Amino acid sequence: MTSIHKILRKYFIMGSQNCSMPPGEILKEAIAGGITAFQFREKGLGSLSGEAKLELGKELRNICKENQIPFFVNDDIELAESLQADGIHVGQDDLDVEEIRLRYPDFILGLSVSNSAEVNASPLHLVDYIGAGPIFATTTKDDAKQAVGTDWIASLRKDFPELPIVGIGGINTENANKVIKAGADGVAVISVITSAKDIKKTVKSL
Ligand code: 3NM
Repeated sequence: MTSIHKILRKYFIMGSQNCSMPPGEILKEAIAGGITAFQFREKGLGSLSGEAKLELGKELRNICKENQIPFFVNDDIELAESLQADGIHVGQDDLDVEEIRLRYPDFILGLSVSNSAEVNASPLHLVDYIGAGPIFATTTKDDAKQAVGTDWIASLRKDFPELPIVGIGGINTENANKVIKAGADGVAVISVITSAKDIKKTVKSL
């Protein structure tokens, strides 16, 4: 197993819009519980922009650095660059994968895919992993596409035996194992952690 497969195992995603307590505290608890990567995704209703986004990004980046947790930025290449992120994650309608790969060869690059048409149209040879989902129904992302189920993970794994895959969308402590059993390298989650009463315990049981 290469290190990217390991990084994807418990991939925590968060922005201030997902948090009802200070984001830095949530991240520290999640790290104590055993997350293997973090993505700063400041997006959607109530999210920060400009200087406030940058400041929060710096704080979360530092927490990850102190704890040797790989730090990703969602869909903001300037921010990823100024925070010296380990990687960037983009969606289908976001930044151009080919351009990012050309300009930032060292970033770990992740791409979201939600169906086979998107997979077929994507330059998979240029990305380091794909985020496949939503696997289950989710209310966290306003514009999430139709839930694809774990069968789709199984078919992706069959078609792309070596491709690092992280499942996303509606994943919780009850269903995470199904996603892994279907062939994903890991699970990417937001609300199961940000809304957990006991974050550490929740991450452990994922
Ligand atoms: N991307 P939760 S679903 C950020 O399908 C995101 O690409 C998705 O949040 C996709 O773990 C999603 O709370 C939200 O369901 C995941």
